[in-house]
Amino acid sequence: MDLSTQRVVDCFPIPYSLASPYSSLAFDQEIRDYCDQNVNLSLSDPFSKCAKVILVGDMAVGKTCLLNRFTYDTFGLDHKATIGVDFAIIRFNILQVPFQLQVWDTAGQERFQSIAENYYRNAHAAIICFDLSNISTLKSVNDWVSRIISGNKGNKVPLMFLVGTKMDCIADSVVEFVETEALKVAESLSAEYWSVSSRTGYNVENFFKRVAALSFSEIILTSIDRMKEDKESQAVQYSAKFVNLNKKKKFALIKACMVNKCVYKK
Ligand SMILES: Nc1nc2c(ncn2[C@@H]2O[C@H](COP(=O)(O)OP(=O)(O)O)[C@@H](O)[C@H]2O)c(=O)[nH]1
Ligand SMILES: [Mg+2]
Repeated sequence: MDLSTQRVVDCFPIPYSLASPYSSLAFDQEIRDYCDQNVNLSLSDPFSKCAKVILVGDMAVGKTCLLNRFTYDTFGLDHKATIGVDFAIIRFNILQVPFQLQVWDTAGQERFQSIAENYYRNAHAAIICFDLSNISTLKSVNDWVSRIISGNKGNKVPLMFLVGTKMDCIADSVVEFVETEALKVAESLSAEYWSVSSRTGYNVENFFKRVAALSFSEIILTSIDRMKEDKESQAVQYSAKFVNLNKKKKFALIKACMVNKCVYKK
């Protein structure tokens, strides 16, 4: 895969299941208008946008393989715990505007559930992985979500994605049962659910494009809101200045009248 190329997203990627809490099926008109005005933006531009995405889940559920499949289009069967905090920068072109996902992978600390607070802080999206072929890993998902929420206290709760990995490892006869259980958990956590396989590549590209499109939409809408707030506060400042100016003018007029009166009296 040519890493210099950006992944192009021109229309809103659809969710894996319609039970998603993120219901929009198209980019908002406000976002389209914003993008039309920013088509010439480059990634080095301070106004270009980047989202922090964190990967969590029990040891060996397939987090690193998922990231490697998407970033390098490779897959290895040997399990080596990730060494050092690793992250990948993935470039997108969404509605012709450059955008980056900065995906953080754990460094094997998940074995001891000792991930540092700054791993979670300011995440725009969280990918919580469990292994479809080892249903006990689905039980840990609630604890991972609690850590994400407490690591982001005072900030907006990140977009949440529950991902069942190793889809190639389970028999067709159990897929429905496992996915029904996973969808229940996802619903209780207000997360969007996906089944993927890093070995075959099943759904990996679609999934990350969906994460990118939803993160992008949130970030752009926040920017638009901020611009509106700035404009409103500027308008308030102008009108306050105008009132002051009018007050000063009135005062000057009264003063002038009084001076005039004095002159006539004389
Ligand atoms: N068959 C299969 N094995 C997988 C898949 N994803 C990961 N694995 C295997 O699961 C093990 C753990 O994967 P890894 O990504 O290192 O897990 P992490 O600890 O969550 O980062 C490795 O032996 C991988 O080869 C998959 O989609 N299919
Ligand atoms: Mg790993």
